[in-house]
Amino acid sequence: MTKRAIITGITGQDGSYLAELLLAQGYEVIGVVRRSSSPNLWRIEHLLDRVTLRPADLLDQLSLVRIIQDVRPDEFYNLAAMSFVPASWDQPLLTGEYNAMGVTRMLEAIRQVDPGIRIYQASSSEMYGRVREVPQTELTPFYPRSPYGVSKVFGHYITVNYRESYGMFACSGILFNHESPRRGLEFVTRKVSDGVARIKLGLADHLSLGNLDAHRDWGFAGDYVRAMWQMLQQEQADDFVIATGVAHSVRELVELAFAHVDLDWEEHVRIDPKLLRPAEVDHLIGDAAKAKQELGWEPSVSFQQLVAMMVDADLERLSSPSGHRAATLQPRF
Ligand code: NAP
Ligand code: F7E
Repeated sequence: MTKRAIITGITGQDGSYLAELLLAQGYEVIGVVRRSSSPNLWRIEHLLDRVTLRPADLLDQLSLVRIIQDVRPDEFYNLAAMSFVPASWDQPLLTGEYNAMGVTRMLEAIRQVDPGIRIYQASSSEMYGRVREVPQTELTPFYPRSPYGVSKVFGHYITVNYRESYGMFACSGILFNHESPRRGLEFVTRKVSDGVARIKLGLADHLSLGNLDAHRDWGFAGDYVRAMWQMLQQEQADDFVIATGVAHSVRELVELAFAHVDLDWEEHVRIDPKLLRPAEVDHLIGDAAKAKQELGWEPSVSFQQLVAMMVDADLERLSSPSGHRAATLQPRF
């Protein structure tokens, strides 16, 4: 029988890759979208004839209950969130409403309608913050460093709590940074790939960045959504770290991206103190041994391949007349 899955956050980076994966597995995919005054469907444009979009919002309990009642999914992937860390200092309460209370609303809606639905919650390596252990595993204590990180710790533990209190099949994936050509322009990898492409094409002459010393464990989003699906196919619900096990600095990212188009980064990068964060997460590196052993999950794209893929995609997009116009309409951070 055809399986049905609901994805919240289907218009986001991960939602678009997960929708592709589930469609390829023969699922019926229902995506949750919140109302907006203009369309925001560029990441799933190529899927629109194969997915069903339904309005609902993590802020609105009734809308969640209604969609679960109507769809009766086998699996529910909660990817919706306020996901940009700096914005969480500007809007800490809204961040908590989406990422902490929103998860509780989702879990409670599922518990009321059908507690047998399998649930994936999008947790984050930002929960480790000022790290207590290197590398980080499922057992490493959390020390979040932003309202975003704090809200994700709540979302993580409320998911664990619904599993332990009610026996629900609820998994929390602790995913380290994952990127792609569909990454939002405000995140550092995409900001760099977009900036490098603009400079190479003569559309800009410099790129402003913040802390070049931060280290992240960066992987490819297409690999990471496979782990989400694999978690929900297990016999027992559990939590898994998903990471490559290799960390690089923002400086290394910049060097590599500029070198890919034969440019010297030091001639084009400016440091803007306004882009430094009130509290930084200095160094993240994950240990995905449990996911490798129990899910058979492995990343397939190296950091070097990822950076090349992103720079090439932005060069191609900005070289086309429509891509250039669309790019000038994007907010710059
Ligand atoms: P993203 O591109 O920012 O997408 C976020 C999605 O959430 C968008 O579809 C957005 O809709 C939706 N959304 C936000 N608030 C909502 C609300 N109140 N109701 C319904 N939908 C709402 O994020 P992503 O990179 O795909 O990440 C997916 C999830 O994984 C997020 O929960 C993120 O925090 C988490 N995560 C990401 C990473 C990473 O490296 N990418 C790592 C660990 C965890 P609009 O299009 O309408 O804005
Ligand atoms: O920053 C430094 C910045 O915004 C990475 C989200 O998906 O992954 C993401 O959170 C690093 C930080 O991602 C700029 O200070 C320097 O140390 O790309 P980012 P993030 O904060 O790690 C986690 C796992 C999530 O869960 C989140 O949802 O890069 N950095 N200069 C900069 N960062 C940005 N954005 N812009 C700069 O100009």
